[in-house]
Amino acid sequence: MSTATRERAVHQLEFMRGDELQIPTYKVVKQDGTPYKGAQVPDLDQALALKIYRSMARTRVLDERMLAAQRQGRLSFYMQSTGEEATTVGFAAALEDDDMIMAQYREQGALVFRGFTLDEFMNQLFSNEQDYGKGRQMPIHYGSRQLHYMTISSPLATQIPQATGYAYGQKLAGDKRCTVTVFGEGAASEGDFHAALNMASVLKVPVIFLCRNNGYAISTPSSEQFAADGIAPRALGYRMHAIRVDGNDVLAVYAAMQEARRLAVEENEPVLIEAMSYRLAAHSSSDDPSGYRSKKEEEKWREKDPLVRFKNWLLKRKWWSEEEDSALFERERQAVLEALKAAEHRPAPMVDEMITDVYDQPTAHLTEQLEQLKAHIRRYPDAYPKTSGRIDHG
Ligand SMILES: Cc1ncc(C[n+]2csc(CCOP(=O)(O)OP(=O)(O)O)c2C)c(N)n1
Ligand SMILES: [Mg+2]
Repeated sequence: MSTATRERAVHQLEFMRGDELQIPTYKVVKQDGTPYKGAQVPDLDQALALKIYRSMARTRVLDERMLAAQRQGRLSFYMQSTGEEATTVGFAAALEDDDMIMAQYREQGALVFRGFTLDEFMNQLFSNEQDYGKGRQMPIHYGSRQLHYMTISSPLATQIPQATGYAYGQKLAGDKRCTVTVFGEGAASEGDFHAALNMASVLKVPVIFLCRNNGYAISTPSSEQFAADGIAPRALGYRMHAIRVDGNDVLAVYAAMQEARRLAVEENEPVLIEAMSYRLAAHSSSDDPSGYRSKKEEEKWREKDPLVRFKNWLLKRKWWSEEEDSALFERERQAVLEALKAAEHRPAPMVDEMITDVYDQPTAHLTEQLEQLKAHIRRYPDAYPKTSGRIDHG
């Protein structure tokens, strides 16, 4: 019986711990926008480069405005992706539009790149009647069937084995598409991560695992999460291609994802990419990082702003100017505010929608509970304004 191992006999007692493994970090351009010596800048035209930059800018502005809206009490919850825009936009830019994305919750940049509109963001955030999830999820749980973006789910790492399974389906269908699943280094501590990698490697599945190593899982620094050299070496244990990239260098992320996609789709080789970055904002609107990390540490990373780095590259190429930059940010602020104002005044979904879409026919106990709820709302109409308990009073 085969053990699927390759034997090499030795006669000295020696254990291995992987210390000799030191995975390098792939970088293309420096913070000032000049390419590193010997680095090959990926071949992308001005239109794509500007689409990437505008998507990063929109993501930055959306995050700033929506946290402010949360602080004003207009929104219950929000999660910013500040500092990680090069990773979340750069990977999406290297994909085909109908490759599947199964993300964690901090990847709004990919949705922006794919064309999820500000209205679509706002409808989800405000749980109004135009929200695709019909108001049944917390803010930031976006999803879009049209944009091949699986709806976010809160329990960590569930999307990782789902991505392997989905990509296996793509392989069986022969449709030359791949699935990219994105997750934090914290989520990589879940068993689901390991099951997904092993299955992908054994079945040779066109899936790309993109780990955003942003230094923290809420308040736990990565130094307290794992003893090894990050997440990338784990792929080697499953005999899978792996690369570590500078997650603040959008050109490095783009180039790595482009090659990963080729390996996945052309050769059915799954790939793990570890993108090194830093979560500049709080974990969520409910978190305050001042209790577990220093301002000095944050400042150090603020100097590595991925937007500035890419802008510097664009400026050097004369594909962009400071004037265009100021105008872009001003336009984005206006557009976000307008979309916000429109969405917060749209009516809530009807209460009846609460039990649709799960079963073909709602079960008897769900129907009974819904009737009880509606009777309760009719009895106390003042406690349920139009914005929450919308029922047909007829
Ligand atoms: C199974 C599970 N355990 C715990 C949580 C609570 N939780 C939400 S986010 C988070 C940290 C995740 O960190 P990481 O994967 O590094 O992503 P990041 O927030 O840094 O982007 C935790 C522990 C959860 N949502 N699901
Ligand atoms: Mg993290």
